[in-house]
Amino acid sequence: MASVVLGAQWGDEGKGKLVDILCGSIDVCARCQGGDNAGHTIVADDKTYDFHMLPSGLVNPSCKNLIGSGVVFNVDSFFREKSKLESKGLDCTGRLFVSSRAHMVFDFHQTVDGLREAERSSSSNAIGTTKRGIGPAYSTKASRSGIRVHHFVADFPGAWEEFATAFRNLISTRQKRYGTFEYDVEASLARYKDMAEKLRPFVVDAVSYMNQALTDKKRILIEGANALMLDIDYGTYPYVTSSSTSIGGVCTGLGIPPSTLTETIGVVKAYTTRVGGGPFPTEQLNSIGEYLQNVGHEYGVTTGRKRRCGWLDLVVVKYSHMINGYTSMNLTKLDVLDELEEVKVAVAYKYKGEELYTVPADLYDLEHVEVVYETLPGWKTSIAGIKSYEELPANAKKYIKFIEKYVGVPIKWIGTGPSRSSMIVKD
Ligand code: 2SA
Ligand code: GDP
Ligand code: MG
Repeated sequence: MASVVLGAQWGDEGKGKLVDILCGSIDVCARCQGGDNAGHTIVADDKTYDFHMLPSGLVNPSCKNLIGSGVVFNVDSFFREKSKLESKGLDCTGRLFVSSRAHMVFDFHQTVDGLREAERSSSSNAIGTTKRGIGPAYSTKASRSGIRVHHFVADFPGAWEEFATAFRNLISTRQKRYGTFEYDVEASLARYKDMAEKLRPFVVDAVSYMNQALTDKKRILIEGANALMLDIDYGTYPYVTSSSTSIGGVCTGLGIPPSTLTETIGVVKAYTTRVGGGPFPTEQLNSIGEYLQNVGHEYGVTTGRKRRCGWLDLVVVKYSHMINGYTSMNLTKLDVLDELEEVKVAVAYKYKGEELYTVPADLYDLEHVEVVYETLPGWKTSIAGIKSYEELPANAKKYIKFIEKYVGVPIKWIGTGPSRSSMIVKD
């Protein structure tokens, strides 16, 4: 049986922290989608870890970690991040695996990501990608010209030449489309050949791996990356990432039946942030936005970009619940609101004289909605260090109850600070 942790907004809700906490009693932590565009921060035992390519379960020494088939896999990031973790004293030996079916992201995918963004910028509609090659890698996957991990590490006679031919073809077709960008194919192939040798011991048949874990009644946690509003189908398309960040991506990305998922936890930040372009109805381009940005330290973990900030949008959270079906929620970063006199929450949108309670598909509509807010009183006191729900200030409890009632899902965890210990577990 497996539990799932998913982002309910535009990402950076604090999924990594919850995954790390839960992994204390988990056997297998698995990533199902996305790539090294993810940025999950964990603060544990006075050390800070940033995860991009690797699953966040690695901080717990007894937890095994799988990069699933739906992930786009960057081998450079894999080894870089692994070394970084090892330099912080975390041993990954025998507990880190990658699916043979995952698609590879190569350095030229990143170049193409930059070129696509430059094209979009010239017509003022840049997505603001992380430039990690995520879109181009999922594009080659969907157009059936992608290269998978098993192609990369194959060792049958002539396998490397077969891989090299596919690799050269990919570059030449990209160069036909984007112009002959500078790229030393042979030098890259030589470099990748060494990496393929190093990677081989980490590669598994993830379908069998997961199936065996389920049969053996292992405790499994699936770590979502990015978030629902960045989903390729249900997010604010085209200002989205290129994977299924919703519950659907969990099953396709890991090759496991939906009936094995027993719990889906939605991670909800107490306000809203977004990195990159696209509509954001509750964005506060004023002192409130600055306050949230500064107090919440809202900077991208992968790119260092400033995150856009605004009030909590419950229309968005409810919409994400309609799709993902949360069984419980983790409200994070509640402490960031500590100093505010009052806190606003979006409860509906008004558009063309009607009230909307869901996110419209057309971005023109979403950009032109008027947000209906409910104003709640602030608590004006620090909640840092509070260990139980009962001890929280009355107005903080009011805020929590308001969210639970609106979404119709209980809040089981409440984040009161970045560290592992700053989490209230509500019964
Ligand atoms: P991409 O690179 O093709 O996936 O970008 C497409 C959109 O998805 C957004 N995106 C993200 N949004 C929030 N956090 C992400 N991870 C990093 C973090 C981001 C960073 O944890 O801070 O460091 O900037 C993430 N990854 C992708 C992206 O902003 C585009 O809007
Ligand atoms: P993720 O992508 O969802 O894992 O989130 P990120 O790691 O990108 O961003 C969340 C940031 O908020 C990280 O710097 C966390 O250390 C921090 N954080 C997580 N939970 C809390 C919390 O409850 N309070 C505060 N103040 N910071 C938190
Ligand atoms: Mg993040």
